[in-house]
This record gives sequence, C-alpha cells and structure tokens, in this order.
Amino acid sequence: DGPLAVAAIDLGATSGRVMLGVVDHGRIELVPAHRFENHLVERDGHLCWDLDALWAQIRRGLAEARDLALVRGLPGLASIGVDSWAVDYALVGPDALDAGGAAVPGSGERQGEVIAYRDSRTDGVAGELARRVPRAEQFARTGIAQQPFNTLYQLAAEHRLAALPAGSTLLMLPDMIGYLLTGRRRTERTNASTTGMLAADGSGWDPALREAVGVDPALLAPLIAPGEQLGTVRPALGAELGIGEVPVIAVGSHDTASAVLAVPAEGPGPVAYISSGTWSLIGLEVEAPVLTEEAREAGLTNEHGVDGTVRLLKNVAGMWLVSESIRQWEEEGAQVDLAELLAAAAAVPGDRFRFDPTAPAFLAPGTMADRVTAAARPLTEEHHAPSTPAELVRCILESLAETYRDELRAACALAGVPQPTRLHVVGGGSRNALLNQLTADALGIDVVAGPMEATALGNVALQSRALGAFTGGRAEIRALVRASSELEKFRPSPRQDAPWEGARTPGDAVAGRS
Ligand code: LFR
Repeated sequence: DGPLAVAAIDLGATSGRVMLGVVDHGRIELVPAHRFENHLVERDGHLCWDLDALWAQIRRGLAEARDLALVRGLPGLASIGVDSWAVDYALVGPDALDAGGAAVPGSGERQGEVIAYRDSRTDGVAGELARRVPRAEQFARTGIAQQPFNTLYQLAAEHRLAALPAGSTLLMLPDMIGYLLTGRRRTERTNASTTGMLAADGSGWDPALREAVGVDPALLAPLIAPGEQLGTVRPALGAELGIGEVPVIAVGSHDTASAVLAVPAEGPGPVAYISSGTWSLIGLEVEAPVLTEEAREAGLTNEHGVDGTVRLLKNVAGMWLVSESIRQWEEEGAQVDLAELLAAAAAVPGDRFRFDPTAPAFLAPGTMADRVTAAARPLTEEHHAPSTPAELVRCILESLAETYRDELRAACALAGVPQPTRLHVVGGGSRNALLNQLTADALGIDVVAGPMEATALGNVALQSRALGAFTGGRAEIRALVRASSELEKFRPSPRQDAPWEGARTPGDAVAGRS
C-alpha cells in the first residue's frame, strides 16, 4: 500500500507534457518530468501535427519520469496513461511479419500525415453530408454537435481510405500513442464519442454514419473503456527506455474527459465547469445525453465521460484567441509578455467592444488580432475598434465571460436543472484572474479556479484507481483532487442588476450589455 508512481502523457495543441504522478495517503503529487512545445506544421498542403516529434518527446518524457520515480526511492513506473485533444487520428498499416510469419506488434507503418482538425479540408463538408444524413438525424443518433472538424467530416474529406493496405486501422491520436507503446489497436470510448460516429448510448459505432462516409468496419479498432488495461509496453521499447513492460491503462483519453473527471466539485447538484485551455469547454456533467432538437440548435454536444457520464457542453474558442493574437503581434515584431498584457487589459476601461467567440470564423490560424478587431462591435458611440493589444484582450475576455453566461444558462435550461451555485474553472486558463472575475461578474455566482493541471490529475487518478490504489467513483476521485490542489475563489462584484435572471435566452446572438 505504499506510494504509487504513474506517468501521465498529456498532449495539448500548443504544448505537451509527461507528468510523474505520485499517489500517496489520499493525495496526488504531480511532478513535471518533461514539457515540450507543440504546433501545427504545414505538409503536403495541409495543416498537420508532427507525430514523430511528439513521439520522440514522449519517449524522452517516460525515461525522465522513471528517473524521477527512482530518485524518490520508488520502484519505477506502475503504469502509463495517455490523453490529448480530440477528433484527430492517424491511419496505420498492418503489422509487419517476422521471419517466422508472426505479426510484430507496433510495427504497422503510418499511412501519411496526421492532418490537424484546423485544416481547411473540411470546409463545406458538413453541409454536404447533411444532404445524405440530415443534421437532426445525425444529432439524434450521436448527440454530438456538428462542428466542421469532427472526425466524421474529416473522414468525408479523406482521400486516402481507398488506397490503404488491407489490415489498416484508424487510431485516434491517444490510441495511436497507445499502439506505439503496446502494439495493441483499440479505440478509447470517451474520445470515440467525439468522432461524431459513436452511437449516443456509447454502445458502438453508428452504422449509418460510418457508411455515409465510406468507412469499412474493419478500419475501426474495437472500443475500450477508460479504466481498462490496453496492454503492456513492448519489451524492446521498455528496455530501450528503462521502464520495463509497464501496463498502459486506458484513461479518459479525450483531454476534456480527464479534466472534467478532476473538477474538484463537492456536494449535491450537477457539476458546472469550464475546461479552459486552447478551447473553453463550458457545460454540465449529466447522467444521460440531451438529444432534443433544441439542444442541437443551441450547438450543445453530448460527449462521453469517464464512468458512464455525459458532458453536455459548448465549445467556445478560448485562450486560442489570445495566443493566436499574440502570435500575430510577435510575427509583426512586437515582444509580448502574457502576464503584462493581462495586467494592461485589466487596467483599460471595459464594456467598449464585443464579438461572438463561438463563430466558426475563428477556427483557422493566422492574423487573429486583425480578425477579432474586425469582428468587434462598439458598445458606445465614441469608440470604433479596439486600438491596442490591451483593449483587444479586454474585448476577448469580456466577450468570453458573457458567452459563458449565456451557454451555461442554455445548458441548464435544456438539461432541466437549476442554476448552479458555483462554476469550476480548470486547466491552464484557470490562472487568468481577470477572466475568472469577469466570469463571476457575468454569471453572478462564485467561480472556483483550479486545478490548472486538471487533465493530468484526471489521467493519474484513473490509472491509480485501475491499479487498485482506491475504490469508488467520481466523488472519491474529486476528493482526491481537492486534497491535492490549491483552489481560488472569485466572488461576483456587487452590482445593481441580477445578471443570471437578466441573461439572454438561449439562441440569441452574443451581444453587449445594453
Ligand atoms: C480541448 C479539445 C476539445 C475538442 C477540441 C478539438 O483540448 O479536446 O474538447 O473539442 O480540443 O479536439
């Protein structure tokens, strides 16, 4: 019953990390073993992810995690879990055969690049597919919001399927890492739901949608549930990294599933959260999908979570708007420090400009500051457009906060639950104190910020439960997270009107306070 050391591989759109998680006496200590940058690369005319570079960084991170465990007197890694952003996939050919004719696990060759979800190949594709399977039917079958980048639409735009060698498999990104680690081909269920091709009850792939995009059933690997063991690290790889044949455990491999598992909520009532990173995922944890036409029209999605939960949420462009604006300013020669920029944004006057951060126009990378400036509507007669980086960031954060209010209100109405008394913000974006305060003010409820590394904590917690470190469900996992993190509370500033009651009805465009 001594301390347990596991490795969490957590890949984000702008950075990845391998964390050592030490679980001991009802607490998790996260020790960063290796952090690395990640970014989009252009290849063959597409925006892609550099999988080979990520895999090299992951291998280095695992070796370093093991070293960190040994330094602490622990016997090494007890298991590994992998999560990343959703919807993207690799195509892998069949395993090679050895001299005796036996398949060599993990030797299948990647068939082309891993094309990123922000690539323009899906432009217009969802509309075309809707002519074959109407949007209402797609939603009723899967419960997934029809975002242009869903795997389903990527597959409808995929030109490589016909040329794949027999025995090829589509593996979601974390499943691909799991395959490289173990040689086993499986599709983890939480991430499978983001494809837009999994039946809403999670029972299996939806045959009508699979056929509509020309995907042969043999291309899809069998499902695996979070908490199940995928396999063990291939002997040669385990020896190379000095980690041995460690079990690899399927976690909530969709980063948002792991992050929401680690929301430090307590007490009765539905859990309301924002998983705040590149995206802001705002919504509720519910027990069953909300498949009504109203939910579809509101743009809400029903993603599968750990332990049979469902996340009724909305994708809102989050820190991406800020990080891409900064990238533009830096390309133009400016030197930008995020902390200074946020301090300046807190100091400039508010309530001057608004725009709709849910608009698909902000999906693609490039010239983000210009695009947001062009979309910003003045709320007063004297000001025409944000004219400094601080003003633009203020406009982004205020627009986000008001969108959070409207989207959470819509989710509660559609799920038939009362307004929550607090909203949890987890992930890297939870460190943005100005945004947290604006959010508390817009909603008129307490905002509880942290933990920042919720995704890695959810990943580690599920591994340790699978290894038998504790028993129990979400309540136990959340108690473990609370015992392991420092949280900060933001209370709404006193103001005359009651913002929750005064909020717009779902479906209204985001608009400024009048
Ligand atoms: C967040 C996230 C979102 C998903 C988006 C694209 O990192 O996983 O949940 O909608 O990335 O995959």
